[in-house]
Order: sequence, then C-alpha cells, then structure tokens
Amino acid sequence: MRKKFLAVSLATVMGLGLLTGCGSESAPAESASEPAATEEAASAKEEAPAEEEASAEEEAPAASSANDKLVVGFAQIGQESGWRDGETNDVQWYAAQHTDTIDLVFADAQQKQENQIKAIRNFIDMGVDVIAFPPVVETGWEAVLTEAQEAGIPVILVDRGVDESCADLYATQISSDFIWEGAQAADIVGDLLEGKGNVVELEGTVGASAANERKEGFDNELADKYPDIQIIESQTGDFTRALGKEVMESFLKSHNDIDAVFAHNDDMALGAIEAIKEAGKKPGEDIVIVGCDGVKGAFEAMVAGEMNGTVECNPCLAEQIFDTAAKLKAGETVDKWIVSNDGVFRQEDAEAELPNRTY
Ligand code: GYE
Repeated sequence: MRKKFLAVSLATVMGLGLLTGCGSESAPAESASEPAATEEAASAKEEAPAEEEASAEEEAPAASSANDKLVVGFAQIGQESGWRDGETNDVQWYAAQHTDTIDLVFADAQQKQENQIKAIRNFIDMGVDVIAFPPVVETGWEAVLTEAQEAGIPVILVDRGVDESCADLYATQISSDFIWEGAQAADIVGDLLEGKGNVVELEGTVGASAANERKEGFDNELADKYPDIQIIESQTGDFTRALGKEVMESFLKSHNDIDAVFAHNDDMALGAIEAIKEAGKKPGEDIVIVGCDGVKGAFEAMVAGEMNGTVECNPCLAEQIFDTAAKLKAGETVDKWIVSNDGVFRQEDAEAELPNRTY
C-alpha cells in the first residue's frame, strides 16, 4: 500500500557521509555508501519544496503490524540553531547505525507548527509505532495528540514541553530542565557583574517552553539573589543567530549602559557578539555574554575571550529516544519526564572542554 509522507524523510541525510552522531567522530562508510539511501537522499534534497508537503508519493515503511522493526516518526522543528542540527544529526546517525532494528521516518517542519501537525497526522496514517517530536511552541497540540492517543500510538516529547492541558496525551518528555538552566545563567551573570548592573535578554522562540522556562529561571534567580541587577530589555531573537544580532543591534542603539547579555541559546549569543563588535565594544569584556546550549561555537568564542559562559543543554538524545520508544512499543511504562544531565561552563573551562564538544 502506498501512502504519502513528507519528502524530507528517513533517507534525507543518510547519504551525506559527513553525518555524525554525538557518540562518534565519523560515520562508518556503510551509512554513506548504501546506494538506495544515497540516491533517495539526493533526490529528496533536490526535489523537496521549500516548505510543506512533497508532491511525490513515496513508499512508506511498513506499518508496525507488518514490521518487526521499531518504526519511529520524528517531526523535527527545523534548522534554527547549531543545537538543533546537532540533535537532528544524532537522531539520523543513530537510526542509520541500527537499520536492522529501527525505521526512522523523519520530517522537517521548517519552523512551522502546522507542518509539525501535518507530519504527525501522516505518521498516524502510516501506523508508526511511536511518534517523537519537539513541540515548537507549548500550546495548540490537543487535537493532534488526541488523534495519536485514539490511534494507540505513544508520543515522546523531545527537548521541549507542552502546556498542562495536554499532560495526559503523551507518554513521556525527554528534555533538559530549562528553569534550572536559566537560574545557572543568572548565577554566572550575577557573579561576573558582582551583583550590580544592567542586563538585556535575548529570548528564544515566542511560546516555546525552552524560552518561557529559561526566562522564568533567569528572571526569578536574578530577582531573588541579585536585586541590584536590572533586566532593562527582553525581546525574542527566535533562537537564531541572525535575529540575535539584529535585536542586539537595536538594544545597543537605545542603551549605552548594557553590562550583560543573557541569550536563551548560544546562536543568539554569537549573533550578539557580532553586533557588539560592530558597535565598537569588546564582547566578553565590556559586556558579559552568557548563553545556553554548549555548542562548539560558544566554546570557541569563550576561548577567544568574547563570551563568558554557557549552560549546556544536551541534544544527544537519540539513544534515549529509541530505547524509550522500544519500551513504549513493548507496552512498558516509563517516567513522565526523563531529565538530561547538563553542565555549566565558564570562559576559564572552555579551552580544556572544546575538544570534547560533539555538536
Ligand atoms: O536550546 C535551541 C533550539 O528546544 C532545547 O531549541 C531546544 C532549544 C535549544 O533551537 O538552540
């Protein structure tokens, strides 16, 4: 039976060769040289329209009843950040290492909730065993999650959460603790400013749990522990480097008394660094910069003295995702929240840690 599914699918990156997961420095030759995967990947890349669904019909992996493999539909948000690319690479790399036991159906929603919902509906139609996805925003999932539940397909929320009203509509969430991350960032800022000064905040995507909760953790920790530090501006940079730069430029135009920047991700922090340099100031010295994620670029910036800290957010979730999916397929119950273990890094730690960064 032929069913339609998003063109940017399981084969998309399998043929790229450079693909690596968090656990490995280089992909083994076989994942790059499988002819079918390579061909399919190439054509998927060329033919995939800028957004929405592919026009071409493709053979869907067999539904669970006819397939011993674990079939997981993954509806990725998009490619907004280095962190996101790290997660995608890890998921696709891991699946490529386990083709004997795993079928991954991968969709890229190009930053749009409606595309994520379409992809999830596709997965339901295909009868995948488990659906995994990072909800781009917290709200608006009731209908599609109810459909998944009615179809008997367990859902894993990956790296972001949904609002309380959907608490009974998913099996588990595998993610970091964003409130903790925000509080850690506040402690670095508070310490480096010695408890006094003006901070601007570059927020993540409006409505995303990663943005809402990092803000909550950061703002509350500052208010509690550092009452003489003010947040003088807080605006979204949508988790992208380009917008982080743009918003920082406008902050710098309206304030010449900015002592620190907290960016909800490292990509926006890197954008802010560019804006600060272009404004003739020294990032990391004149203005303290702290981000979240722990991407390689942030460590390079810290080694260069241009950034002061980052709170890690682990994107290497593939093994946990597929292990958990296998348990759910087998009818086992799993914890409602599987929390990642993250580290906090300051400029002085960066040089030693840089070689260990995998994303
Ligand atoms: O911090 C950011 C990405 O949801 C935890 O999304 C994730 C966040 C991550 O775009 O860089």
